[in-house]
Amino acid sequence: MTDTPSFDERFDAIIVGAGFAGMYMLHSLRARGMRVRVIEAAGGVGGTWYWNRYPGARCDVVSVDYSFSFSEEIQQAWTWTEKYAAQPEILRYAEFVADTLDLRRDMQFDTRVESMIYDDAAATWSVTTDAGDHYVSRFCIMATGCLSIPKDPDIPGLSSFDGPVYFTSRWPHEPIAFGGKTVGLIGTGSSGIQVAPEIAQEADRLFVFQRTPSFTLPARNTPLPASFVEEVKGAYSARRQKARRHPAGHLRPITDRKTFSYEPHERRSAFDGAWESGGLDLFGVFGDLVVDEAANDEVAQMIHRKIEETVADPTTAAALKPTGNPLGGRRVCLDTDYYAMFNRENVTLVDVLKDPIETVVPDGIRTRDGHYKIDALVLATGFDAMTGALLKIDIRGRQGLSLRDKWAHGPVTYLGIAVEGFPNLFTITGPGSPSVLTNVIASIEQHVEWLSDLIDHMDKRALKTVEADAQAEEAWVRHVYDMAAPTLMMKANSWYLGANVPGKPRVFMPYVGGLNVYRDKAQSIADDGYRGFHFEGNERSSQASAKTETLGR
Ligand code: N01
Repeated sequence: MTDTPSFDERFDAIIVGAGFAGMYMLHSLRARGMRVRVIEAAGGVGGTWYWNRYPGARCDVVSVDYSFSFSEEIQQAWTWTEKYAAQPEILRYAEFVADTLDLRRDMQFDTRVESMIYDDAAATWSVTTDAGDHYVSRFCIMATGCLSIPKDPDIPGLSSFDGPVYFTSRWPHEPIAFGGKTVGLIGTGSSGIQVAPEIAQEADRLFVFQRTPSFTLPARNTPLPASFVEEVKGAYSARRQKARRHPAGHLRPITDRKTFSYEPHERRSAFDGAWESGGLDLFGVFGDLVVDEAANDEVAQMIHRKIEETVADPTTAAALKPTGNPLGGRRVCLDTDYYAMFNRENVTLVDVLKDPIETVVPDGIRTRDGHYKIDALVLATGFDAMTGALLKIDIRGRQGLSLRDKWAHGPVTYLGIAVEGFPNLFTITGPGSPSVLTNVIASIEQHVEWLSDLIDHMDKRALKTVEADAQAEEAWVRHVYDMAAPTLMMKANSWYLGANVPGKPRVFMPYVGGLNVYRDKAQSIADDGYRGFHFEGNERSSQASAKTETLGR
């Protein structure tokens, strides 16, 4: 960690966030001779994997693909041990990358950016932090993550609870002893579904308070055989090339085959096969699940059947069956023994759709019909996704235009990377880009490399600022909507649509067209001289300007 300077400093670029996006962006800009500072609220690198350290936290993209491809040295030196890596291993990987590339010397931890104000005359950004820093930078790059700001859980009486309250998204660093305790868990999305079986093994009793049942598929995680890892490493670059051309940015199975092109018995056996092989293989068998309602419904029914077969108590099984939201409309979860967990004597599902939570009380949770005494409360209540971290900062662009005002009716961006009125400010995996619908590390790499090329383009031509054009931005927002509109994803109450946060504008935020399609579009825009962006000139290159104007260090 670098010392916090007591004087103003100038940088070529300030990057907000030291997760995978901030790490690679720093490395890439530093390689260009730029003076860069990363500002990070956490005490270390890793972003989401720093914070979400709850037991059971595990990635749903296979480990050998959920990793940086830009460095042959790193991908050869690091060895993944499980098909789906658990949080501690991913965090160790992030730390390994930071060590290997010596990233920490340009990172300032335990510091939150509070405001970023554009100075029209100087064409620079003024950045202030909660540590009292005031920095000036030519570029600001928001590597703030799509799922980094916990949603306000909005549960009455929460502060009256006498016991400890743990958020999965802000899990303590020291182990929590649940032995002998009665635990209440609120939230049954990906995080709740992963943490519940772990708590159930340790606690005396676990009450799972479920409002909306999620679709979850068995992950079927396994240790990776050394021979497999060797094989991957032997042909890593070819594997990465394939991933780059894949809509999801990793080699998960996909297909064009339509559900009803199978005979009924074939559909069932194909489904059973995908269920047994685990992970997201289902989407590699039925290619039309997010567009064909009848296909979606049929596969949803097959999942319902699996729930009935697994969960012994019929009332619990019925409550666990997702209805109302199409399969894939909300993020599909991957689990380890989630449904089977409900056969344990110490686990009870509380269906709060039928029996709503009225209030948290000092000794537990009171629902309309019951009173559940608990010793500890775990909240897996989700995030203010995709826009939360950006709007938490007071960002003001040209002529004081506030990002909060500009996005009052939902986020508008060009390519999910730039916003009209906010020159030289970029959003890595921002709303309007494929981001959360892909292997996010692949999306991060594409954005970092595209942005680095843009900065090279500017420096070669002595261009001072770049800004998205209003028409290009408007056309992109329309395109993002047009791609999502025919899908069933528009019919679900999901965080993709902002539906989980009361009052949040209902706008479908990620780009559903696929990372490969998006990559080609972004490249053609670059090849066209950055069509849809405009530049303003400068006498000097960015590197030269910051080097001569640096005040401190
Ligand atoms: O959050 P969520 P998450 N009273 O928003 C419930 C990624 N991720 O942290 O739907 C009662 O999905 C809420 O109920 P409802 C992944 O992209 C990935 O689990 O609003 N319940 C819901 O059940 C994922 O999609 C991995 O009715 C309340 C839950 O809380 C994203 O992160 C692992 C409530 C929130 O579910 C977010 O997942 C973990 C209230 N007042 C996360 N407020 C992997 O890679 C909220 N809820 C595998």
